[in-house]
Amino acid sequence: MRFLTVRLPVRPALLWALLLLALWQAQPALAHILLLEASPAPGAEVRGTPDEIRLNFNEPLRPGSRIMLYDAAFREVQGVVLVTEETPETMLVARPPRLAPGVYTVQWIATGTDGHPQSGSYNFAVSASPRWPVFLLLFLMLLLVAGAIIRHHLHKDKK
Ligand SMILES: [Cu+2]
Repeated sequence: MRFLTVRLPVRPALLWALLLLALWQAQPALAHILLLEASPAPGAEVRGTPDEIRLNFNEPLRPGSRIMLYDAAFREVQGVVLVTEETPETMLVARPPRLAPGVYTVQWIATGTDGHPQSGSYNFAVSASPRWPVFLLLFLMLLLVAGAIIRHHLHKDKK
């Protein structure tokens, strides 16, 4: 009569490795700072210069965190001003100068509570600003001219 020998399919060392891996994966949020959302959004096309570049992170930022902007030729755009007044502590906000239509790269460097500076980048595009104010102006001028002509004719009829 033969006994059935039950053997563990997995060796203990492998079990330990899996357990350690599981523990490592389950480690709480001692992780680096994370970018949660951005405006303009990555890949967005904005009409005209955006008022602000706003980056929202998952934790408060430390001083030294900043935003840099590069044009399509990767030249740094000068005159990008970091807005610190009334900015939530998890946000990086910068005001760009007037931007010509084109593709821009936002690069950020952010230090969170663990003190490790992280960085990242993304693109957005600026298209020509809307033309409707010009059309509105032309339309108003047309109205004025039409009004003047009508008034002129009414005046003539009365004579
Ligand atoms: Cu870190």
